[in-house]
Amino acid sequence: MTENRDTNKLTAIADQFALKGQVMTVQAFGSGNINDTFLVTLDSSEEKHFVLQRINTQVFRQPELIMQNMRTFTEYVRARLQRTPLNRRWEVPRVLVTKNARDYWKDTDDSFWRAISFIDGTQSFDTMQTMEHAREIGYALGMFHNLISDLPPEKLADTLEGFHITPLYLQHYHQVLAKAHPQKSPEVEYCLQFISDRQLWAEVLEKAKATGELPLRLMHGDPKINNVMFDTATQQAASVIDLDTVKPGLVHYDIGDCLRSGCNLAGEETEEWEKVSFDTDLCQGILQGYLFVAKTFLLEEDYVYMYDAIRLISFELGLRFFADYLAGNIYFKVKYPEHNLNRALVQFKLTESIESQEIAIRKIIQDAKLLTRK
Ligand code: GN1
Ligand code: MG
Repeated sequence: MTENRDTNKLTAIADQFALKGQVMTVQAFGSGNINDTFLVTLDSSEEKHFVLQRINTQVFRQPELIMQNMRTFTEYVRARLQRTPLNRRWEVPRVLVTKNARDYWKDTDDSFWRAISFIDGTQSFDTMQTMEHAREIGYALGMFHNLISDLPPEKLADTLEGFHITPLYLQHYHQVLAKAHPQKSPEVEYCLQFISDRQLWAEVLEKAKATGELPLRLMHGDPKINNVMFDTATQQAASVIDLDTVKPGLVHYDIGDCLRSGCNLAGEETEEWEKVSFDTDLCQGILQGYLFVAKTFLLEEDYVYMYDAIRLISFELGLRFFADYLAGNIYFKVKYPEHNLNRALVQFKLTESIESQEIAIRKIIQDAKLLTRK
């Protein structure tokens, strides 16, 4: 009964955005940790699918700003691609409008719904499949950055204040910790110590931003491996999706996020966290792919902070997961009570592996820089 009611409700919401046909099905889609995502299938031959999402307004307090950013970003990039087309497939997701020409739909319970075009004939992966994919993921992030490198950061609103500002996550963690009474286990002790040992260094990117060493730019915010869409036929990257956090920031957050997710072959959801490691071959592939495109806008200082970025964003995500575990799992969706603790352990193990390979990683960055030099 309830399920039927939910299906009917979802179909009715999807129908608001279905300008080109009848809604056939609405199915849960993807593995997002924040928003609820559905794939809508239409009976139309023109556009068979679109992606319907309920924005988590506890996280994104001003969802209208996200839609505004998305419009500015997609229109800018589309115009740029029209002026100077690429010699390969590259697509930008489109914001779909409702029957009354709005770019979102508010439900009677105040839920915020929006729809995005589905990039046809593409697929995504939760873990890296081949070395070629690594280069393609790097290329995709480089192209994403390159296409917006001339759009002034202030053109987009800050849709999620504090996002990737590690010192603020640390502050939040200490507040949560002061009130939390976690069950002491070797895993919890490990996390507490792990964070405590890295507190001073955690300001590294924010300091470089504050002194102007690293410039404020536009970023994606969440370029993890499964946000890159691959053309199913050519297996080349064709799009970067999930544009909710495209906003002013540092490209280093993106570089770190892309590498921490792409070079962890066990995936961020593995329960075998002891076995997690950072694969330097994949790191080389991603960085070469990235720099091949990004070299045109990167500055000398940008290279200096790349190693720290990789280490920091892995650490930061672990910190965010652990703080959420302590807070009672209020930010990230969980499937079981220790889910966020497990996720934190995965990221901390990954950070440890990055730290133990620092010399090799710094050399990879240097070599990739020389290889792709202008
Ligand atoms: C969240 O919801 P999703 O899966 O797209 C999070 C990212 C994390 C990611 C880890 C707004 O992204 O920062 O890296 O989980 N997004 C937000 O999987 O906090
Ligand atoms: Mg996301």
